[in-house]
Amino acid sequence: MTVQRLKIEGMTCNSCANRVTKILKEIPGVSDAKVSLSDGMAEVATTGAIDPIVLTTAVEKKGYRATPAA
Ligand SMILES: [Cu+2]
Repeated sequence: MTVQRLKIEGMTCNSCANRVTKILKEIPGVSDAKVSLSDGMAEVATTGAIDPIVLTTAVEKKGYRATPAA
């Protein structure tokens, strides 16, 4: 299992955070996702190696900004 961190911009309330969590969890290969509204960060657990672009693109399609974070 691998964990990737993403910076998420554009979330303004808990339903945004829940939406982003759902978007990430629906991506094939993602086993878990935790999104923090206050930090503007997401932690994504994957079963194998997933290109971060796959994660950020899925989030951006729904109107949020996502960038890989260290
Ligand atoms: Cu919201």
